Amino acid sequence: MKTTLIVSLILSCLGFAGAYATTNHSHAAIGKPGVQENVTRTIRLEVYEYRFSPSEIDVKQGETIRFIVKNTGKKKHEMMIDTMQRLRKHEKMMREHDHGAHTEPNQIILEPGEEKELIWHFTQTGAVDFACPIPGHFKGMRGKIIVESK
Ligand SMILES: [Cu+2]
Repeated sequence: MKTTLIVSLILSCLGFAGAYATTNHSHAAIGKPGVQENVTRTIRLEVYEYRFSPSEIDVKQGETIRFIVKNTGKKKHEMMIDTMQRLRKHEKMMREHDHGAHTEPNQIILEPGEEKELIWHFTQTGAVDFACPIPGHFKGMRGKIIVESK
């Protein structure tokens, strides 16, 4: 019984994007990237200067949500799902280094007019943060996903 739990914990860590698994263990609380076949609901979001609409979203534990995000603004924006601590870190990194085109599965980058989707599986109850980590945007462009029990 105990072994099964440990094995499944290890597996869930391995299933997550490499960088997170090795450097951070609080990621379990935010859930993990989801797959198309398991999508239970689609939620549409708009992103523009300088906010997300809606910025507060309710989901249920166990749901896999397809977020369809449209940039209706005039600037490039991102949507990134993570803990507030890691979002802060990411914003700092973007300020100090050139970010490049690299994206993680918890993140989408949207040019003006662009629409993209991000599929996320919510595994635990609580609040999950999202934000646009672009320097100068980060302060205002934040949102919360409230994960309620089934
Ligand atoms: Cu932005």
